[in-house]
Amino acid sequence: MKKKEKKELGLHEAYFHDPIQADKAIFGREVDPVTRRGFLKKSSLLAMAALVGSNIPFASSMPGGLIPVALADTTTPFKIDGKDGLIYLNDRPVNAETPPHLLDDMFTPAKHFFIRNNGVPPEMQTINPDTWTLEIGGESCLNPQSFTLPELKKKFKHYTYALQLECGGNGRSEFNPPAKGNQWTTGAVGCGRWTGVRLRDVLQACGIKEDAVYIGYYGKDTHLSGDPTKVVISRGVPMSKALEDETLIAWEYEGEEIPHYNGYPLRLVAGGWPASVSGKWLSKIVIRNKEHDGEKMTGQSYRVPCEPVAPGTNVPNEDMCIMESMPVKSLITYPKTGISHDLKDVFAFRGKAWAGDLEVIKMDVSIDFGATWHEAKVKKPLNRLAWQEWEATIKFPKKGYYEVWARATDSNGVAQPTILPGWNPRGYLNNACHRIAVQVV
Ligand SMILES: Nc1nc2c(c(=O)[nH]1)N[C@H]1C(S)=C(S)[C@@H](COP(=O)(O)O)O[C@H]1N2
Ligand SMILES: [Mo]
Repeated sequence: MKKKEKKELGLHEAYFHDPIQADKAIFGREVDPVTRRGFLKKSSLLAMAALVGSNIPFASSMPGGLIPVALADTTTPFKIDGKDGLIYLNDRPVNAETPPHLLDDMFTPAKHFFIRNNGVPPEMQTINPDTWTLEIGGESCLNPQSFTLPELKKKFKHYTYALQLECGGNGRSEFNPPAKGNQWTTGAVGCGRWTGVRLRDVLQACGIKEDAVYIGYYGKDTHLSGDPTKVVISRGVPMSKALEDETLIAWEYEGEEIPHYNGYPLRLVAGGWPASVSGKWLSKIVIRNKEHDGEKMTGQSYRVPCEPVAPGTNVPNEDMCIMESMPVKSLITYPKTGISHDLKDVFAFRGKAWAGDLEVIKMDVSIDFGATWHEAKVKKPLNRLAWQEWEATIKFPKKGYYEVWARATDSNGVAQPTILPGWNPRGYLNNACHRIAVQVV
């Protein structure tokens, strides 16, 4: 017993002066230092263990960037009301992803919908849905106007669409050299039924000038620095996307108010595009006569090299292009990775697939590392921009360790890559095939 303790300490000690190695050993991957809180950045888990006064046996399940309760200001464990089963990457700002097996429902329940915050959400007590106001303006708006949320609900027709939202950085953790930012694995994605009014109807009611090319949003969250003059994020889409039937100003998700951290009481939802264009805590929309130049629209944010580059390349801003429709992708949502399966039984598995603005027309699965593929069944989406359910069955030829892979193909005939796609400085658009491990016994 004593010997074992000594050994563990030895391991930690070995990594004491190398936090990156420590992270690799402890979290199974590199954890981006900028996404982590103060002392975690500079010290290792050993230092943290020393601070809390003992070893941390479950250190491997501890999310990067999470402050141990023993050291936090509060004595209540870090948890977000209404959320369940998410894996927290950070607590300031809050970023949390959904493990694949919790995306097995046809539509993602609100409690499992991922959270990607760039700043601090407006406090719940300060939000009054009866007086919440959305302002429409911008140089290409003919008659700038404001609507309270009840007015929006009264004046415009309501629509409900299942819309898939995926963070542009989903899958970032796999890039090498690593990219800064949240180290999302596979879970910065979700799809559910959003209810609201069409952005198009509201913009048309305010008049769209002929020179309009883009829209931009503003939300009520505040900058991490506390500086009230700093905008957290203000992104947008070209008019063509803004005017689509499915682009909504939404107040409801899966039949309930939108969860606080997902944008309550009002958000923009533009399915199929990087979810960063779907502004939360929505307070203003501007119609622009040029590409919107708000916070995180310019520089390297949500942009990838216009032409492919070698991993690690330093790409100048002028060679970076704005990401639009997200690439084709899929997940195996049942069963959970790491299960054991009886050789004599048929192996039934399933998941979700999506393809940005396009539809998934084919789904293939492999149990031999992609050497051969078998076609799976894909269902039609509930509506455009909703993800699709797929299912497959397979018989394993003999006992042993298998990886089950899934690959979606979009309506342009483009399939997911089986290995990591084009490296880019910020680690966006990783749509490599999802894999699960199965032990056949
Ligand atoms: N106001 C505001 N809107 C925002 C963000 C934000 O930080 N503030 N994050 C964006 C990003 S980067 C993503 S991926 C999605 C995440 O939406 P979710 O938190 O509901 O999953 O919201 C987008 N809209
Ligand atoms: Mo994002």
